[in-house]
Amino acid sequence: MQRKNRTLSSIIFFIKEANVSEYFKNVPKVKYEGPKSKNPFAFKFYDPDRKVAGKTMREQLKFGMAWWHTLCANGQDMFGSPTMDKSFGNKEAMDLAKAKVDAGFEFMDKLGIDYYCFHDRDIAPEGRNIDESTENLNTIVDILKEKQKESGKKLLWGTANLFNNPRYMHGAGTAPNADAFAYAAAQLKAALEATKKLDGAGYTCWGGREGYETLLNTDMGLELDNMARLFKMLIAHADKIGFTGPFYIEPKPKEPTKHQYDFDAATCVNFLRAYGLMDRFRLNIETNHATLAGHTMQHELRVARVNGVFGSVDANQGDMLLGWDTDQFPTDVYGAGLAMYEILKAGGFTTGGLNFDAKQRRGSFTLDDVAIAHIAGMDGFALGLLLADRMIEDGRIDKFVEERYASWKSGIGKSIIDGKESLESLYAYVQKMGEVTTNTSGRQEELESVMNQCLMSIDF
Ligand code: XLS
Ligand code: NI
Ligand code: NI
Repeated sequence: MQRKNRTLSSIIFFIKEANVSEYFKNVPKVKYEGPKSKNPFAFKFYDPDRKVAGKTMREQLKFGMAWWHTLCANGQDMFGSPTMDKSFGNKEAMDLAKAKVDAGFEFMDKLGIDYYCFHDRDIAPEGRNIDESTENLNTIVDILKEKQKESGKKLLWGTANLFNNPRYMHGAGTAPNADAFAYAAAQLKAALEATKKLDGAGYTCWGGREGYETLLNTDMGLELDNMARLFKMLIAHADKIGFTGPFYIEPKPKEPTKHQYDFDAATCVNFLRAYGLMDRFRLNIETNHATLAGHTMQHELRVARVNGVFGSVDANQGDMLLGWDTDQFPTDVYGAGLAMYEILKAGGFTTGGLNFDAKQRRGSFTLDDVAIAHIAGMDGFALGLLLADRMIEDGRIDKFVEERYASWKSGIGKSIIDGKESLESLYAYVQKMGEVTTNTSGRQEELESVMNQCLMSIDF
């Protein structure tokens, strides 16, 4: 009897094992081996359990995998066909969607990535009508839910793809055609419910085609009002189904439209304030979008921070010489350092994290490259975190800034801040003072050098 049982359980085990295919076959469980390691499948700087600024690196960095790039992007560009095979052995759309779930969770497990993000249409194919699309989505959401339970992986945020289908050719929330708006609302309902079912920590609204190609055919005022109307419906539905996580707007200045309404962080903050949406929305800042807008990532994060809407990050980088969203993996240590500096100053991530909205180059076409690219990005941000922590610990930068503004702590500065002064009183003050003799050096070069020194004195 006992023998029989054992045979039966080993057969069941065998069947179970045989059902689970391994997709990233050459990728082992990636471990920290330190800066001297030459193993492409090892972390050189990301040491998940190392404590930095009071938390482990894993807790500070909260890496996320972007379903659309990691599991869907196939290297296709405007001039050429796919170079990467992301079929995971399947042809039929729903089978492929299911295989991607296995591939995605295998990948996160091997890389030690705790979070993921998706668009509704990345995880499940669009059907022939809204109900069929929602049904496809829900089928995959149920499988994801199980996988999350088994693995402990979490959904950082969900979103709806409101830009790919031709119905959204003129926009979704800002479409000139009310039917397209209605369709977007229907799709949003299902995507928000999917996010809620998966306990998503947040929900992102990237303005896919919310913008214009020419003002000659555009009613900008109505389009912006409508965008806010859609967001208010989103909040109302969140309240109804009990989704409490923040919504994120993700600024981007252009692409696909010539002018995106969510141009940059400041434009988004203005929109949120104008329409009374500040309390439910924060920003999801993406490095490549910042640089497309002519800003640094640090600038965008600073704008979000000082306005109290810092939320999450799409971690990637652009190419200095290219004017579009190349979504490269973030290997620039300076950029990551200044981003992490702002993030630490904002108190670190709460609901947000570092979502790798990034893809390997078209020529890096193997599944091994997918892993190697993530390792490079994780190491890049680990160095960034270590650099930011050194800069804060070192204290010279903070001290310098504090001293630079010391005149606001007492005397006339304090009096202005306390609201005691007017143009008239300051006129009188200047009559007495004569010329300004209190300017001091901004010391930019010295501070840049302090940053280099911090970088070169990280201990491993
Ligand atoms: C595109 C955006 C997009 C959002 C999610 O440029 O970065 O990928 O992050 O819709
Ligand atoms: Ni993004
Ligand atoms: Ni982007």
